Amino acid sequence: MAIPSKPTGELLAVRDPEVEEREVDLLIVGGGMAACGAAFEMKKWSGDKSILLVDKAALERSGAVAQGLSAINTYIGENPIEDYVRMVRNDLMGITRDDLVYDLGRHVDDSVHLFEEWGLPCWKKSAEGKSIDGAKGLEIGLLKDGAEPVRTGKWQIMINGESYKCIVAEAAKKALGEENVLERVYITKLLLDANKENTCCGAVGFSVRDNKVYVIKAKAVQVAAGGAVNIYMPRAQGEGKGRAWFPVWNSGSGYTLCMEAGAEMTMMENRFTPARFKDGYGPVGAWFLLFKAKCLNALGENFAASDFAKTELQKYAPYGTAAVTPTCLRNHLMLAEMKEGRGPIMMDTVTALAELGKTMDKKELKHLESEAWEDFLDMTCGQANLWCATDTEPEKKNSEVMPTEPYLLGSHSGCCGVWAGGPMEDWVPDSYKTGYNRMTTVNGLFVSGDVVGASGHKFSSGSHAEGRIAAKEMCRYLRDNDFTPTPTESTQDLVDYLYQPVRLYLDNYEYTTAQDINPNYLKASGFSMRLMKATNEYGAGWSTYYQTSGTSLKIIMDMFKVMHEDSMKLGAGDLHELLRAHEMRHRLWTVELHCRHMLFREESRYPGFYYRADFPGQNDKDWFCFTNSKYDLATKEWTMLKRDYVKIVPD
Ligand code: SFD
Ligand code: AMP
Repeated sequence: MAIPSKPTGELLAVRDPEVEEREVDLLIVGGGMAACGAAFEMKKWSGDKSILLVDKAALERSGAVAQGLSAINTYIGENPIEDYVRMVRNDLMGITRDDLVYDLGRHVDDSVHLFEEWGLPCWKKSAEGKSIDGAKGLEIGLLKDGAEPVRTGKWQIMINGESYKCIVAEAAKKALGEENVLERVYITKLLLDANKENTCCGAVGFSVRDNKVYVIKAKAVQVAAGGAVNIYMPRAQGEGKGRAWFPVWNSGSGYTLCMEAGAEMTMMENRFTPARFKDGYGPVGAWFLLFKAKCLNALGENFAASDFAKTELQKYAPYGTAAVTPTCLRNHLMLAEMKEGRGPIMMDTVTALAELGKTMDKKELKHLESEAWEDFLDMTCGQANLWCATDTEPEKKNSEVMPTEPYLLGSHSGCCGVWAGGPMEDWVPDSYKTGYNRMTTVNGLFVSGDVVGASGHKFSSGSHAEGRIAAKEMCRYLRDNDFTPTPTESTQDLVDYLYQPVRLYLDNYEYTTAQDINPNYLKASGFSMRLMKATNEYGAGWSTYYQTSGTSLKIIMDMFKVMHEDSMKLGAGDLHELLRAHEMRHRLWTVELHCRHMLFREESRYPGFYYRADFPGQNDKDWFCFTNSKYDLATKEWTMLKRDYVKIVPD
């Protein structure tokens, strides 16, 4: 007979959790960049209304910025906002929501100025043109007063950002008051109103610190729960298991919560397959832009400048031939080299540092070398560890670069997510409006950051700004639409759903000696392997060089059906297993959405991110449009639809 407790310090789950019911005016789901922006802004506009923020983790270190960052990738500064719209559109192969992107562009710098005011060190250019970082950078002056940032590219500025998230979280907590922030509570489902059609009226979640369920009624809800990771088999396995580029706790909740509530989704076929330093997942941007490094193929050639590359890029004009090659096409070139047998691809860190060092004295050179380390120590410290473990000094030894497993997100170089309304202004077409800026097609349900679709390249600063935009609009919505939230589902039904994995486990664990093996339930870890094996093989994972086809996608659709049934057989003996079980349900819905959209869009719009092998190349005639979907939870039916693209900012 198995014993129900593992000597690991995990908190055991009980059959009947305590239930806490709360009623607030405004609810923020998530605690990352967008949610922190929302919290800060909401306090300003909400007057005496009550606000609650619920994060599944601890605000200080949750979300994609948990480890810190070494750059802010969206700072408009002296650039025209229209250029920002053009850059985002080109990088995402032509189909983006100009209204959302423009709106973000006109607000984002204000968030960066706040970060600096709150204590984030931003690098500055000195009068002599030198890069000055840390506290010395601050002495030069503030960005908002016109001090010049250290730009790496047209949009990116350098920061000393190990504590970036702590700084932003502190401001959010201060604005709301600690008592209005719930940490370590996993929001599992949104609530719909029984009296008002198509209206969100709260959310339900459970704690991973106590056996407790929270039923939260609210009059407007903002979902800012980030993107999705571990839906595809990671390249890091065995000893490296657990490593990924994206934060492992972002489990697609943002997409699942909104989809299950009936919100229209957009561009869910889009994904981000980042090129990263192999095995450590270190980002490449600073190396390309700040250190001016080049990637070499196995023959030592700068393949991106080759005739072969030019011919490939011509195929994807006008995007491929633009001044900056789109992110997916940069990957495409790398994959093409690898397929031709000219891999592995190496980042030539040695030449880059030597070149920069030519104009530097000894002290400056030492500083440059430490910046190379700090880039990772600030943001992906596992990469710095790997350099140590493999005796890699970047000035002496080059490092391999490789496209990773795919991630789903809407704020970095990808654009999947929820269809959100744009600003309620004359220049925005009616087809882009939902009544309130950043409100979904469900009344009272707002979105921000990674959760908003068709408008990538917001990054950390833009996500914060978007949370603020949505927060202000939620206050306007609340003023226009006061009501008494009345959830359709009873508290008991909600608790039964949330704790179903626990009860299944408690009913059956004694049947076997090893708790993980049981004829009546399965555990989230095994389920996760099954899901990731399927998506890797049939859904354009790395095992097929990111290729899929209609036939493969139909096979995986059948597999998803069985997995949905089995997801109701996930057993959980402790609170983290309960979390994993519900995370797996969210991951499954999210990646199914992704595959459904890939099946629908019969072209290869994003070569380098994924390929429809049966529909190579782009087909503007049929597919230059938004691909949207809607799920009806009651009938379990999907509707796939096309929405017209409207160009607001001319080329
Ligand atoms: O180097 C629930 N990003 C970068 N942005 C930059 O500006 N500069 C960089 O240098 C960037 N780089 C980078 C980046 C991301 C990562 C992972 C790395 C490096 C390693 C992108 C930004 O970080 C990103 O755009 C924003 O953080 C997006 O903001 P947001 O708020 O949409 O997502 P989040 O911050 O991940 O927060 C999500 C929150 O939701 C919580 N959550 N809470 C309750 N219930 C649930 N069910 C929940 N599910 C999730 C999470 O805990 C979290 O609080 S570089 O690569 O370019
Ligand atoms: P990354 O580190 O790859 O996430 O990129 C950080 C920022 O640099 C993003 O704004 C990218 O779009 C940009 N970037 C990265 N690599 C390149 C490149 N080779 N050319 C132009 N922009 C790049």
